[in-house]
Amino acid sequence: MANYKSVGFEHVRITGGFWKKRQEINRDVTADAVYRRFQDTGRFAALACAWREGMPDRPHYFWDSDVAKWIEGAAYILEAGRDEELERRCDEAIADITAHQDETGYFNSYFLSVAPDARFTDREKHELYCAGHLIEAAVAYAHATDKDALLRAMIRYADYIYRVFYIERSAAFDAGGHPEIELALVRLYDATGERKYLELARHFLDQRGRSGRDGPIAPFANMRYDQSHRPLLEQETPEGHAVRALYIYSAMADIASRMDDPAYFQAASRLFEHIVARRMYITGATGSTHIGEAFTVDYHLPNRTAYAETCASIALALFARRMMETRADAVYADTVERVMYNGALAGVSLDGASFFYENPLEIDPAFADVNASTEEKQHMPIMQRKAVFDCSCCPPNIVRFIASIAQSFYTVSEADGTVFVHQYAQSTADLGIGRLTQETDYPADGRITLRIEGGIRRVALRIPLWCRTFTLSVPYKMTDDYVYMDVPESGEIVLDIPMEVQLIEANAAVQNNAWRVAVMRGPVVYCAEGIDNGEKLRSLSLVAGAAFTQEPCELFGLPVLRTRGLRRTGPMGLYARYHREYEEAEITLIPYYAFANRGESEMNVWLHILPSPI
Ligand code: FUB
Ligand code: ZN
Repeated sequence: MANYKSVGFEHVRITGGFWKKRQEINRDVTADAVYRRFQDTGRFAALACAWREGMPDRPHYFWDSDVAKWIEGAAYILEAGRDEELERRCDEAIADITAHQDETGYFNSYFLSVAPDARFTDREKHELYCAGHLIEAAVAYAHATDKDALLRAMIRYADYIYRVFYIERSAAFDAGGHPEIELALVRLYDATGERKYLELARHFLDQRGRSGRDGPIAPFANMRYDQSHRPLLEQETPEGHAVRALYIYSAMADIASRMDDPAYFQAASRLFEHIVARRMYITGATGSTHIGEAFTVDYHLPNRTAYAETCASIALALFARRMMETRADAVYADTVERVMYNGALAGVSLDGASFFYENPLEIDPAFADVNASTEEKQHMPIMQRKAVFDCSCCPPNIVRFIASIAQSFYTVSEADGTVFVHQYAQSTADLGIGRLTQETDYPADGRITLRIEGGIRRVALRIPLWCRTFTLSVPYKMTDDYVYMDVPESGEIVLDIPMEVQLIEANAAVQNNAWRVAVMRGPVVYCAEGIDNGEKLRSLSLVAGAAFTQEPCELFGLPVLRTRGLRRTGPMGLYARYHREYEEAEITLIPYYAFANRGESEMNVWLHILPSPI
């Protein structure tokens, strides 16, 4: 198993184009909006561990993770430029955490104030999950600011966890119900070089699905919910809660690369392949049902009731990023790209101030009352983004994801120093051995000029799997969808990937998408909204072979697409004799990530298609 080292996003400066704008909104609006909502709801106040029965804002057992993800995101923003106010907000929260950490090193605001006698007794109560997010925040904040108070505190906490779970085994469970500590410990190992954190991460992986002590998590009767139904190395299919699954698979990939472990590599590869081949939405979202926020069975990808949690999309990108460190196959970077432009980005409004938790691929306001008409079993996602949720895991995840978007841009082969370029964006990267500048307006346009300086001798560029033809200014060899080449003397390489509009079919086994297509322009999935196309999107049909025009759109950042299609007319009773009555209709499509930004409206990604004009 070859190793490829990721180039940290802090070495990459995004200097223009699509992601620069999104990063500015993330910094100027989203980070602030999430901070204020967390203030309003008592999440920051809870860190003082002063809540007592009868007071308002009773802490929830994973509020610490919300704050921690926010601090981590803030730290990533600070990497790009110091900001006194942002730092003050972080320092204030950190001061509360360090002041109330107990003498053992333990910190959890819920348990320290609400349930002081129940520490490490309930595997579902997210203590290790919160600890993991705090550790990630600590590593990130120390790196960005050189202030290590939180890092020192979290090292004490990690040492305590090591003692309780590895040495003494004195907790009431062996593997936490919500993974996260595992990949955080790998990060702590990377930051400190302390091997015991890597061993502890592996220990948690090895324990999952083996221990007789770890029972099912209510209300789920089986152990699949938290991936504890069998040892991880024996798991064949992605199961259970999607975020939990993708976090634990991310840690498996980490152990594969850090410990050069073929067994974890094979298991992680198998699970990854299964997800992208059978259980992933075209947007990179996962989780087909709200019941358990979970994977279901192969090809079950309902559009209207998709759970498709923003965190699960981000988690798939985290998993794919880690797989990029194990093998040079473009499927990983392609998956990151799919998530970046679709499943994750839809989670935040264009103005950066509101969020989706669930990201369905089809909305019809006429069906909103289904929730009220049934009991518990059915579930329609909300149709407009909200500023905050009771369970607000997604908004801070967006903050950290967008601020660190460049984490998946480059890896370097440890064997021969080849620099892999996985993502395209106007940017400059300082890779130690040299500098690599990308001049491009990707994905508005597919022309990328690379300027390479210093000691970089060989590069490999990803040819996206959606791309049918490309041109390259220098000779190359292609393997697993990377083109490999020596850097020419001029240092300049030009890659041209046409940003074609393509119609995509789903496997016939995906029930809801039979006889329908999705429209993609490069990596971006498009959708139709009622606001542009009138009522009853389901009466519209694309026509195979019809041309698309593209119109620039400032609001969306990428062009709007238009094509001539058809609309069903004639009798519209509940049932009518089959008739073929259609009228011509212009169909307008917008990037999926931009849906629900202009008021409540129908929306549909998968559109009917007729083979020819009628
Ligand atoms: O349990 C913590 C987070 O809340 C999960 O990762 C999300 O899926 C939501 O359930
Ligand atoms: Zn979430």
